Amino acid sequence: MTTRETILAALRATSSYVSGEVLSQKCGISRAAVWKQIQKLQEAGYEIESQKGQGYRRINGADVLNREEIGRSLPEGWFVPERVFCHDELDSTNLEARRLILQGCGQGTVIVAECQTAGRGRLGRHWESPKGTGIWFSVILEPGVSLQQTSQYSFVTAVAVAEAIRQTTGLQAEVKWPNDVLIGGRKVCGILLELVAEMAQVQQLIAGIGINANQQLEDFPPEVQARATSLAMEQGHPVRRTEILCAVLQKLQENCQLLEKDGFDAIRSKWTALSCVIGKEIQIVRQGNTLLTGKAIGLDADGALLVQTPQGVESVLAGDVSLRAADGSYRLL
Ligand code: BT5
Repeated sequence: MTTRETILAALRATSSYVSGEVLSQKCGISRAAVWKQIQKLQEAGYEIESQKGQGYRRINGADVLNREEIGRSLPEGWFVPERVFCHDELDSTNLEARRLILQGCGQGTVIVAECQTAGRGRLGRHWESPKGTGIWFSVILEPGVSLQQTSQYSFVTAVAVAEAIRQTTGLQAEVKWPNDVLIGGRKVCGILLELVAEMAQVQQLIAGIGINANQQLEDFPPEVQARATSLAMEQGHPVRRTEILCAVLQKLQENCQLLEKDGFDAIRSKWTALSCVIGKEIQIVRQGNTLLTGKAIGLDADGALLVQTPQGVESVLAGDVSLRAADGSYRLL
């Protein structure tokens, strides 16, 4: 164990104070050096109280996204602490995933950033990723599938996030085609699936996931406020990001394995049950133009949305969904 880990373990083991003397003995360093380590931990986001004559006490509920914290709750299987990379700041966790793939990283690698300076949405759009309040991360997958099958993984990812949110918070997270996660009609998570392929064979998939965790409404820019929410806004209190991140990893692994074992039908029925779109009157909008209007009736085997229109059933592979409101107008979710 490093000095830092020894200090954290000692502080975690009790809810009362641990003296500087005890910590200095445990770590084999001076009390001044212990104080320096405590300061570093505080800078890293750990809430540690120091009381003259008593020592140090860790305040429960610290919400730090780092390898040690995540490593303590990682699901067994694909994920190991050595392949969890946490950064204070990145351009984009998806871009970092690409860089790590070039260095040989593969399945189960997780990249997390406290803040992204160039967070990316689909179709070149921007993803707001302010510091410390969200869960911005990417997971590298190596499913060994054809190009055609890759879209199935965006449904796998959306189902995993919705299930993890439901399990950890009890909130009624829903999925929206193609791969947003909403609560009460507002976007709480966006997913950007990218692939690294050679010829027709997919080498790696990068599942980029952005979950709004502890923002308040005023933390979103005005143009996003009307359609966004966070877990804290929905719950009325802050959430522990590590717990949610690890639950998503667990569900992602489970659902990838389900897809491999039982095929897309198994994921499709889960996605349909979680969907806020199927059975609703919708419009498909692409680059500001309405492509078609009808009733969403299901997903086909490639993940295209099937829409019943007066002309027949159309399958839509790309676009954004607007939902018909009670007054007959269509509202982009
Ligand atoms: C998405 O795009 O929803 C995919 C977002 C993926 C973000 C993750 S974070 C980790 C990883 N690294 C990255 O660089 N990206 C991934 P799209 O469906 O195109 O939605 C983008 C639109 O959502 C924007 O044009 C805004 O209107 C809105 N938006 C931006 N930031 C938001 C936020 N934090 N919460 C809710 N809506 C947001």
